[in-house]
Amino acid sequence: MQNPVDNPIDKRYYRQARFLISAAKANQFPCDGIEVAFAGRSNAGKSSSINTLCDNKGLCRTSKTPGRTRLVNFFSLDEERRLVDLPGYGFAKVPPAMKKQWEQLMTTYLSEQKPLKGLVLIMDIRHPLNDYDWQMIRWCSHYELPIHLLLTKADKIKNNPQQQSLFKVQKQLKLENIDASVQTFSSLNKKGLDTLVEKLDAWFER
Ligand SMILES: Nc1nc2c(ncn2[C@@H]2O[C@H](COP(=O)(O)OP(=O)(O)O)[C@@H](O)[C@H]2O)c(=O)[nH]1
Ligand SMILES: [Mg+2]
Repeated sequence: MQNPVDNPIDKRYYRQARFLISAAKANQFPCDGIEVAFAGRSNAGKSSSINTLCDNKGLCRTSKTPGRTRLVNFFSLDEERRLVDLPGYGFAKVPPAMKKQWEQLMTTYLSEQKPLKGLVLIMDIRHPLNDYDWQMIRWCSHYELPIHLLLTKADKIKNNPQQQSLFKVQKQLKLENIDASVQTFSSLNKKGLDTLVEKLDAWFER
C-alpha cells in the first residue's frame, strides 16, 4: 500500500479533470494552453485508462460496445492544461466515407493543433500494433509529434508474456525507425500509472 503522500496522482491536477467540450469540427478545438491526446482503436481501453489516470470512473464513458465515440472530447485539468479523448475506430465495421471523415479530422488535429504536446496511443497488450495503430504512429512521426505507447489490460496476462509483448513492440518500432516510449499498463490494478504520470508531467511542464 502506497503512502498517499508518495502517490504521484495526489500531488497533481489529473484528479481535477472536468469535461470541457466535444468537438465535431476543427474550428471548435480550443486554441490556447497545452494538451495531451489519447488515441486508440475502439475497445482498446482508452476511456478506462483516462479514468484511471484521473481517478474518476465516470469521467469518460467506458463501454463494451465498440465505436460509440465519434467526437474529439476535451477535458480540462486546470486553466491551461487539457486531456483529449480522440475518436477511435474498429475499421472493419466503418463505411469508407466515415473513415475518410475521421482521417481528415485526425490529420487536421495532429497537424494544426498548436496546444498539442504529445500523444498517448492505447493498445491492448494482447493485440498491439494493428493497422490503426501504425497509422497513428506514422502520422505522429510525420508531424514530429512525441508519442507514448500504452500496452493496457496487462492484468489479462502473466508477467512473462507482458515483458515479451513490451520487447516485441520496442523491437518493431526500432525496425521501423520510430522513436517512441512504450510501457505496460492496467486500468484494473493501476500497474504503470506512475510511469504514465511521469510522462504526462514532462509534456505538461512549461
Ligand atoms: N481487465 C481489464 N479490462 C479493461 C482494462 N481497460 C479496459 N478494460 C475493459 O475493456 C473494455 C473497453 O474499455 P474502454 O475503456 O471502454 O475502451 P475504449 O473503447 O478504448 O474507450 C471495457 O469492458 C473495459 O472494462 C484493463 O486494464 N483491464
Ligand atoms: Mg472510449
